[in-house]
Amino acid sequence: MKLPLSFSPEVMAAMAADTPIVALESTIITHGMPYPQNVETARMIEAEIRSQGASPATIAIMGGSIHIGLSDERLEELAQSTDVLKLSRADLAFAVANGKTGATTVAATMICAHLAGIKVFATGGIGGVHRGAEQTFDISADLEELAKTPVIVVGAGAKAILDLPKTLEILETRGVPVVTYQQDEFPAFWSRSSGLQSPLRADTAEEIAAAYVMRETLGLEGGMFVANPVPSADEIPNAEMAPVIDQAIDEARVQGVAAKSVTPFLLQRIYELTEGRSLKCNIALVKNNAQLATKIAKALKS
Ligand code: PSU
Ligand code: MN
Repeated sequence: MKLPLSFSPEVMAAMAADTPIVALESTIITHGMPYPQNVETARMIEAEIRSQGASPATIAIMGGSIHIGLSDERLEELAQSTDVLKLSRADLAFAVANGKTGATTVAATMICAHLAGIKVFATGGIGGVHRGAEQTFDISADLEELAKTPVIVVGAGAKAILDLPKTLEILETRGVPVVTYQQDEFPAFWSRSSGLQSPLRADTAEEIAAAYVMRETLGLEGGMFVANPVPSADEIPNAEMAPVIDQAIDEARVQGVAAKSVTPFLLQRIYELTEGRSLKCNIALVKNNAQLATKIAKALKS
């Protein structure tokens, strides 16, 4: 049976010409940022990738198809909808089969990118092991996907709403290479530092591309997580975020927020509590990640 993939004209042309493509997720649009900054950011990131010489492929589920590259109209429709499903590996097929509208998380975007033959994907941050996971068992399916699917994910580390040491432990156990770009310390999303040593470090996009190719050559399954520290000018120090994060996590517990809703709830509360400061930082780091992902996609083609 033919795969239910629907390519945008731009992505189709890039594939025909064998030019670099960078995949983008859509959960960051529907569940990660408020309207209209979400659609403005999505457009700005796409433009940034084009200006650096690659083609963006924003991925989402609509009308029974996996869309690889969204038209402006589809992007706007997605950004304005309030009842979009947040899709991971568990519910991707259900949503496609039943014509649901869904945004793809890191895990689902990796699956769709791989089906489309795209090797590099830029986002903000990945999901991970939530604080208190020893009670709730709340561990993002993103980690398992990185162990399984051969796509390079570029993010600014993981948010301190998570338990970062446990997140790195799971990635190590599952055999996921975690490579930090141009520094020794693993970054913590809004902040360049986490106090944790990165398992690996690369100083050029070429080193990252070479590691990806070698993993394939050696027959090792899975992808790679490239942690790209937020630019210094845009960072918010951990000490400033810590009380805000603690408050958001407390509120989630008191209100009984669970399962899929945890991450979107925390992101929303943190935006509110920082009065938009976290959002500005978030937008800057996604742009920075799109730039590095473009360099890696180009290195893979050379
Ligand atoms: N972390 C962020 N921003 C995000 C997400 C995570 O800093 O937008 C989104 C991504 O789509 C990620 C998903 O794949 O949340 C993880 O959700 P969960 O923890 O439910 O697996
Ligand atoms: Mn979860």
